[in-house]
Amino acid sequence: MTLPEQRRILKTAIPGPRSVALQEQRTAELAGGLGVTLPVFVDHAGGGILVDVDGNHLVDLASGIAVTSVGAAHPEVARRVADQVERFTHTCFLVTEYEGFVQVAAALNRLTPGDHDKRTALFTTGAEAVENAIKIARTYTGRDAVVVLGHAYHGRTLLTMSMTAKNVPYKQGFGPFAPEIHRVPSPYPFRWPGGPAAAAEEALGQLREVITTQIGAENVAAIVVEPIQGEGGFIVPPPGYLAGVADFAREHGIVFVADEIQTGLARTGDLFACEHEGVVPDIITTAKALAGGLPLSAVTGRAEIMDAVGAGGLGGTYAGNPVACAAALAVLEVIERDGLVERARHIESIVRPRLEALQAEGSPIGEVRGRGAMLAMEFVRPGTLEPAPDLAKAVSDDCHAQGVVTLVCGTFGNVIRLLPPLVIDDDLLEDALTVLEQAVRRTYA
Ligand code: PLZ
Repeated sequence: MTLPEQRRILKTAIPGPRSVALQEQRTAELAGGLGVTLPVFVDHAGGGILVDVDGNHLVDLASGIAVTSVGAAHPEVARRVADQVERFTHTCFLVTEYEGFVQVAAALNRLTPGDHDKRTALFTTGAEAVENAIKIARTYTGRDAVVVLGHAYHGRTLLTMSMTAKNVPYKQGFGPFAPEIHRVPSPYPFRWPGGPAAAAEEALGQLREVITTQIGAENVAAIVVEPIQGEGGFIVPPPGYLAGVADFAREHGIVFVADEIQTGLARTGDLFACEHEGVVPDIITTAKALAGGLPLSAVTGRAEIMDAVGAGGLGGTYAGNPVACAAALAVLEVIERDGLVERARHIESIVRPRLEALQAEGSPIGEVRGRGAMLAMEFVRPGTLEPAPDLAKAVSDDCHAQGVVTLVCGTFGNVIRLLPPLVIDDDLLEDALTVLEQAVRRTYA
């Protein structure tokens, strides 16, 4: 299939009549707990465009939450997937093996930070990767406790939901939660009481104190950190924080796990977000962008840690499915061949100045932050830190009505995040930013 025309085209109101009809059916058939950002049904997609069932061309600033970095129908991914589907769809890697699994593992061992000896295990979802990272760290250390940050998001399964910080909608009513999860403050520079310059040192002090006085460092299996907090609001830790956590972990025999499920694989303008700070995690979890939309996740780490679990201790029927592996091999090739790390930096060079100019106009944007093609703006009541989720929602709704797919995130629901496919055309991106600027101006001008 050829790429849809890379231009925003509105043929109907958004959502259009066919989407509205399908939405009625959805409401009648689906569990109410499944939410939706924009009730539009997609017919086909590619590059920076989603074409809906009414023929509207929407600009994609979401990538299905940082998944379709190479676009939602990259020809190389489509070709390799089609070829694999014709050869075989499944064997269960625990029953009989196939080469794609080993090749994806080898690629991740090569591409992840650090030149130490590494091993990889593949799974299906991001949450599963995080769960397995914990299983591995617990076995390796013989310890139980897991330390996570405020504003963290690690998934929706029992263990990862327990590790996730935000109550509504992720946890409310779903307890009791998994034990031995301990939370330390996130060094959220914009909201740090002592100011952004003090955030790294003070947050590290609190982490050390909580771990030493409340848990006991000798009881901690893993510290799990998103190198940029995603769902929590695109919170970039202050310089030195990640390295400080890694040092503390090393000093105490704690496994330092970087959850790069949202940040990884070129999104932030480096292959992994940890690299911006030269930090080498013991274990790194990836998913999302790894297989261009097919469900695949991975745990990659130091060989001696990864090999702690005995044969049979890790797995899953669909873990490292061959079709998903074929997609991942295409994605990893495209990232390297088409220079998507540089593309992410180029996207930042277009988006950041426009968002910063918008902030400087006196708009209700308290902060513009992020890295690469993972940028966001936090909305507040002007001159205060009081979150303004109503403004974020109004701006996002306005963008949706104009055919630009934006996402809201953040513990306070007041952050608009931009996650365009890394292959988006410059003109299309500029057009979407103009829509976004107009939407922000409508909230205050
Ligand atoms: N770790 C850092 O961002 C998934 C959540 C969408 P799964 N983020 C999108 C939703 O509301 O369910 C995520 C993440 C980080 C883990 C996960 C979990 O990945 O593939 O959704 O399980």
